[in-house]
Amino acid sequence: MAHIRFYKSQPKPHITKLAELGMDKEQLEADFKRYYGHRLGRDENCRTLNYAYQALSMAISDRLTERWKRTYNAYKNQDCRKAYYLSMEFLMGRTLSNAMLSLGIHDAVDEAMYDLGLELEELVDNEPDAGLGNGGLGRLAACFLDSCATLGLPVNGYGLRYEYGMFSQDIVNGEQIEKPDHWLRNGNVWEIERLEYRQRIKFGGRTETRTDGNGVLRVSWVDTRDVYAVPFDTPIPGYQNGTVNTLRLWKATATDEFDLQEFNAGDYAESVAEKNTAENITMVLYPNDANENGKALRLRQQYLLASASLQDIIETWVGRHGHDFASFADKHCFQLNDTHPSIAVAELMRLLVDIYGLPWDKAWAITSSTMAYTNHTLLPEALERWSVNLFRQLLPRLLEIIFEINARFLAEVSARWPNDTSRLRRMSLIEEGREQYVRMAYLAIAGSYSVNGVAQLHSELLQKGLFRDFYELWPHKFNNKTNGVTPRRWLAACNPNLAELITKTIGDGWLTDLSQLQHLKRYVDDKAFCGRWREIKQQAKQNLIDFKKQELGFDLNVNALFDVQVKRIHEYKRQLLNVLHVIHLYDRIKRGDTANWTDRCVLIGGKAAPGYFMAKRIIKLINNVSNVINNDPQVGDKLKLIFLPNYRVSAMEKICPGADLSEQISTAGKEASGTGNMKFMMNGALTIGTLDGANIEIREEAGDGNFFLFGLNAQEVEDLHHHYDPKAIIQQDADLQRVMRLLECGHFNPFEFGIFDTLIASIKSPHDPWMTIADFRSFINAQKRVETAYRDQERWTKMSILNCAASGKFSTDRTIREYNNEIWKLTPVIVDNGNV
Ligand code: KVW
Repeated sequence: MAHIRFYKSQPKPHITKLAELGMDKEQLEADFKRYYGHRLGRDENCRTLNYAYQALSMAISDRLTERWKRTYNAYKNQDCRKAYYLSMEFLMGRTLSNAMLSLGIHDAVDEAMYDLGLELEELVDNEPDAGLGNGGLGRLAACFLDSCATLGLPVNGYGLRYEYGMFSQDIVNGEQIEKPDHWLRNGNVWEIERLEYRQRIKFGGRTETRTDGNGVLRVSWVDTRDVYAVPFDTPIPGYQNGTVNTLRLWKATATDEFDLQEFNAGDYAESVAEKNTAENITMVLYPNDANENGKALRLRQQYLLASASLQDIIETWVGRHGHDFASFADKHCFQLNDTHPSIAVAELMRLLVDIYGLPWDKAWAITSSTMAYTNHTLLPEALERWSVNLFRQLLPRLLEIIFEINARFLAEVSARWPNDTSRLRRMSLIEEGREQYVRMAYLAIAGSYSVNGVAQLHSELLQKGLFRDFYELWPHKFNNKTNGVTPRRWLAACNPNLAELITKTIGDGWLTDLSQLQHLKRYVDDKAFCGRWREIKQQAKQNLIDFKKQELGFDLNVNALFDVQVKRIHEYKRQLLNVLHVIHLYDRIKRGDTANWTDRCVLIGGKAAPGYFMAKRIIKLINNVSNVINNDPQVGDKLKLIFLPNYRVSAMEKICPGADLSEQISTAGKEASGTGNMKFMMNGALTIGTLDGANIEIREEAGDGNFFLFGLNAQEVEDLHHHYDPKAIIQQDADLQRVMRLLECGHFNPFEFGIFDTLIASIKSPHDPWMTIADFRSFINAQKRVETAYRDQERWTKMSILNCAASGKFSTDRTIREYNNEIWKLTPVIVDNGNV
């Protein structure tokens, strides 16, 4: 790429020196008008909100850019150690309101828009979600970036710029219909394309070995079909601290060779189709959350992310230090978000050995002291394995490197445990059998200096179960980092009324030190404070009702208990258990058992992986049950069941302030952490939950009197598998019998014979891994305790306040501090905050 030339030879071009942009209402308004009128060419006759949203976003983006450059220069000048968060998913959601909050200009912008006759909230709601993730794992990456920037840590994110994000969910006749999410349709104001930093990525071909002048074996990877990865950068602002970090997302494009081939062969159509093969790589996010998927395109995506990111980093290094990698490991750290980017272990070896000529041992020392791996699940079906044959076709050189890593690794194992062949077979990075597979989690562990789980229980189970052999070999690598969520988005921005009350009561220190929420405990007996707390919760519930009113066609009762379960639809998360409870309540109403009744509105939302039959059928069941209940005049306001379509980040921002009860009811030992549970707690919802994932720590913090516990624990689930007999349990429980009878007689599917048979069979099977029936009675009893508590509104409000007050631990600021103190070891960098 050609560089700019200046007519006078100057050390630095002066065209980049800019005056500071004003942060006051007048300046913002002027910039808005200029963008709206000049850049976008609109006037008062323009009828769509979109251009107003864009003009405002451009004005705000400019202010971020100033801080972004200052941050970049501060990192460069200090030559500091940096961490890189490598993730296939960054579920960013919307950017505008977060940007305003970070810059501290929300009120100024609000006033400026008001002057112009615009409603800021409408502009904010116009922004499409950046839905580049499935669920918790992708949103965690986004919350992490927010906390890193807020803590002034030099951490950048690397990911993929999918053209199509998480599909949008329609419900037609009770069933999920997926619609592609072309989120870039109206452009993306927040990103900057950096063509000058594109990288070349190899695929296919073969390897050649020769001996160099010094008698050393050299391997080259030749006859490859290359693509380019082009980076798009998004600013990640810290909270009012002048730091703006970078999220760099790669887009795949064709190389020029495609044009050449087309020219020479004269086969235009074929050649353009080839071009598509290249651009397809980053076309779409795989919509599978915690389900294995062995598709070649997914492996291409993973390699493109790893290779482009590492080449990018090494290019910067070589630009400054030449081929001297002696202190590379002191300055870099790569956090692998699950095994998805773990091919980076082999890719860094390839770059160091093949391209920069380092001896294997030196390269391995660098790799295994810069990589750190986070595991997010114990579910065997979610553990990535790639067929060796597929690997050989697509990435032949990387397969060779993995075999070499494995040979040396197995030598280490057999030195430690001589003659233990079954251990060697268990631990090998290659799974043997009719077909060979690469075990990506083992590659990640072997290549990393840190391996962490995402909640206390999960980390313990990893050490005792899934990674037991590795824990025996390298106990020092293993650690826990309990997840969190960013309190800026998940309290300050999404619940401004509650945030204001908190700030009025204890000051605004909680925004960057969430443990300060504990000072709220002093106010649980303050009548005025409790009254205001309750008012705000009621208002949030009303907002949620108003938001849903149009699509529902009816109002919900604001005094009903709002009982919410929103998350991906998966059998282990047990939306079915929730439905069994709803059917039980319905049954009680129908038989007149309604003494001391608590009105309840059950809200369930979430997407099913398009190929996950059972999950889709669960959605259908929820909608069918909902239809029967909501249209039964005898039920009325006592009970409602609502399916919330197209659950996503921006929906959760409206849902969590209005929730009374948070459903966290997974089979114990299956949910690694959960993070929705933390968002609800922060917004004053109470949790009904099992001893699973971070629920355990939530209960510890809130106190067991402020948490509705039920169900088997992980050990009991494990033990029960040998003699689980759901049919016997049903027989001994009259309520459960009635619920099963309603389901089995087709009460909820009178014109759709048999459609729920597989669901019914799955929970009645002695092999049901999720043990829904086992926890039914205990769940019903816990729900009764919920009702009793809710009927005493004063008691409930106190419990709500105590939950919020105890949620400090679940800020990603705490999580990231732990990552930094124990894994990354970065020094915070103070950036001049300009005129904020
Ligand atoms: C493939 C996942 C997308 C594609 C997980 S486990 C595996 C995946 C796999 C996602 N996601 C979730 O990670 C969250 C963040 O740590 C946890 O809170 C949650 O329990 C876990 O299921």
